[in-house]
Amino acid sequence: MQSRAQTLFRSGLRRYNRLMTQKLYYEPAGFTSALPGALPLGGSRTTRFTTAICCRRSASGVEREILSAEELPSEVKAALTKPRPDLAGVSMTRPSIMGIVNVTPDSFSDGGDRFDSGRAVADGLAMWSAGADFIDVGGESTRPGSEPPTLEEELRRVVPVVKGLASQGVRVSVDTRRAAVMAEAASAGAAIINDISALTSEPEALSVAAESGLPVILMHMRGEPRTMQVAPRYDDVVLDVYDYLAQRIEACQEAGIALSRLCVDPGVGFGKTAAHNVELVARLAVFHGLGCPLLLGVSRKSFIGKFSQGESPKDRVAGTLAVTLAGVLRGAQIHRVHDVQEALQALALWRAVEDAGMERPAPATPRAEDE
Ligand code: 9MG
Repeated sequence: MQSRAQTLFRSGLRRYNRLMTQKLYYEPAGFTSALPGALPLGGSRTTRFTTAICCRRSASGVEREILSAEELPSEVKAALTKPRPDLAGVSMTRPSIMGIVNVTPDSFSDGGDRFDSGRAVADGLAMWSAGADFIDVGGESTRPGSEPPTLEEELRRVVPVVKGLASQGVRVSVDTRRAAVMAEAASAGAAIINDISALTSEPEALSVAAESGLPVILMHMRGEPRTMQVAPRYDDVVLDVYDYLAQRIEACQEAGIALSRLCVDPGVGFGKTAAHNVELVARLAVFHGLGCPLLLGVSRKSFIGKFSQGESPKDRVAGTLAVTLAGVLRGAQIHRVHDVQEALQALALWRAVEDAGMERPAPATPRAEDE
């Protein structure tokens, strides 16, 4: 039996250890392509950063300090800047576009327009011809409050569309949480697995994904689509999501999925309030510390209406483009969107402006009397 003094000593020690245990996170900031000394974010050709916010997290909270990019520890600088390998043959040195094809009767964003598989294939082909780099095919509605279809129904929705697109040379990503759908879609020609549950929904998902040899997108979600919007709470939404994704990367590596096959996604709209969503986008660059490409999916999501005039999903295109470009600035490599042509136009103009900035001679360091 422990004496009261021993118990108090032990709990004091635990508290002391907790207070003394610090975790460090580095959030790139000061984005610019034109300044000398700016470092490439995730190996990007166009997105660079000049400073980073060092977040020191302990039981007593988070302290922040601003460092110049040059002051970063070498292993942090390497993780934040090293070029990412191509994902399914797509270069990660420039932003890419993933078009969305929901083969569901009740999608929040397109109201089930593509429930018919012929229509889904035709629309996927049109997005591909317009210039999308990936077409994401999903058979489960992830609208808050929705129930998943049966496995048979999900297979019936997804597999013919994956086959129809892949057989015409389209790079298809399969949006599913189910191991059997991953396996069937891989056999039907899918090139990527996109799992909103980061391979946690089914125990076999990790090994099936590993054996498929395909790249995997690991997304953060709090809870299930059915319940995820019930009062979501975090200590620090960005750092909590970061820790979760770091754990999932570790689990994937232990299961035989190399970092070069992974892409991470903070899961905007999945178990987050509107304020959480914009904070995740504002501080998105911290996720480059995980060492793999980032996917951002904000297309037509409800927080856009909340920060604007309450528009319905199909009227949230301008807001989608604004947040997508905020993600491009922070170096997100893949952007999952419904409106492919509009997103490509926004990216083309973004790139033209950035390239013009890079071509200018670097500004001279100001002399003291100029300041
Ligand atoms: C399926 N799905 C719906 N929204 C998504 C998002 O933001 N990211 C990813 N990876 N998948 C999503």
